[in-house]
Amino acid sequence: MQYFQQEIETMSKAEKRALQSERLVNIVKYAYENQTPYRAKMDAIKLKPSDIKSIDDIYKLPFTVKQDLRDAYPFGMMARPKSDLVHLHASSATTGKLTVAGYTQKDIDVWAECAARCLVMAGADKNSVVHVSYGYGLFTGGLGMHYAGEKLGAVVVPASAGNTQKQIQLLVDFEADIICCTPSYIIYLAEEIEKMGLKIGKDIKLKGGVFGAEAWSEGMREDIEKRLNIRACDIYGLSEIAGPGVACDCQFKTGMHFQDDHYYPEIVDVDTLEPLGYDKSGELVITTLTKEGMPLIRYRTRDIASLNDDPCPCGRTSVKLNKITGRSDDMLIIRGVNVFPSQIESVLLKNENIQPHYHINVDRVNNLDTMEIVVELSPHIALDEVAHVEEIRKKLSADMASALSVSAKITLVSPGTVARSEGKAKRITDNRKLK
Ligand code: DLL
Repeated sequence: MQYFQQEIETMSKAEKRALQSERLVNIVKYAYENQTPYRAKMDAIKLKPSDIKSIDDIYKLPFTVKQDLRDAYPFGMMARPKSDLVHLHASSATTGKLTVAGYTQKDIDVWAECAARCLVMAGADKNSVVHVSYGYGLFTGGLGMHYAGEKLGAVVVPASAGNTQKQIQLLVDFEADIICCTPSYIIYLAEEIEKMGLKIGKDIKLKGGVFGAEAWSEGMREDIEKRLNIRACDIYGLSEIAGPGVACDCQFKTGMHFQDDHYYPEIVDVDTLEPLGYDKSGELVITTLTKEGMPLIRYRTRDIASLNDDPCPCGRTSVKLNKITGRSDDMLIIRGVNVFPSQIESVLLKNENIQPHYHINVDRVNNLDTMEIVVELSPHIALDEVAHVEEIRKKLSADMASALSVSAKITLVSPGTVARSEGKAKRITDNRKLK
């Protein structure tokens, strides 16, 4: 069995628990001393860092939510001055304001180590050619897997997202054996590879891949593994905690091994927030045990999943995260990009030619996510003023693409067409079937 850090990955449960306890005690003290929002939260419930004596006390600590990060935008949550940070990453938040995460060099090293463990789980070693098709930028996918490949000593191909024909050319010419991208993109790549008549094993030498940033099913996994003859591993992460590599499947697919020496997972009941045991579905909550730049304590991810502690034949002893089955908020993930309906609404509200009565249709066509925004024209514009309506549509389309970082089809309809609701508006129809 190959490991990146065998001693840690196969450490006994008792040793792990002791390590987690020591780290939790330290991080709570550190957060209290260096992060004003945590000091305020703990003071409010009269909790002192010295009340946290082991990992068993984690339940005493207050939760952190996305709103806390938004309130602290951009640097209020950082535990270190800007001069100590080496990276900023960010993802969308409900109002269009980004949630920002700051990393010190040590944070980047830990992240790279955790993500390198994942590459090894997918079958990589230092002789590998790792092709990274996640986007590079504020999104953590590209750079996270890039650092992981470097940490492993592999050759990294920073292909980034898009330009499929070129990606395939690079896969063939550089003989990549490992690929990192979203599950929907690997299916699209597989289809293009088939269309081009390339031979799996001869022209395309992939052996494995880490696929994440969006939910996917066991059915999709089987399809990917069969089409490309590879090991397809699910990889989980979020920019607030540490991008890709927080958890990942090994070849036995018993659940994603959570890197619980650095990130401590809990599952809580969505309504009562009471901790739930293994194999029970609820909201995933994560505490960073070692982060310096922006530690997060009991961060509510809004992802719905369960944990399992069954032994894994690979010998890794970490707790495992079962597939993410949904979210407890209204965030949509379109081709790997996080989109909140409120971001769409704020673009619509800025345009006087339309009314903010809208409906979002999400689907998956040829394995790629599609999004249509159906929106009503203002009463002073008639649908048969074709040229004018087309001009409005084009402008809206461009504004939307720039605000969301993902394209959407805009369909303009007459006033009164979009169904009104008496209670909570149901604005989204998500037809993607996790087959
Ligand atoms: O998506 C980080 C990442 C990049 C993970 C590449 C894996 C691979 P964010 O943009 O902050 O970060 O989005 C985080 O994406 O809370 C989940 O809802 C969703 N997500 C991430 N990985 C998975 C997965 C990156 N394997 C949000 N399965 C998370 C299901 C996932 N959902």
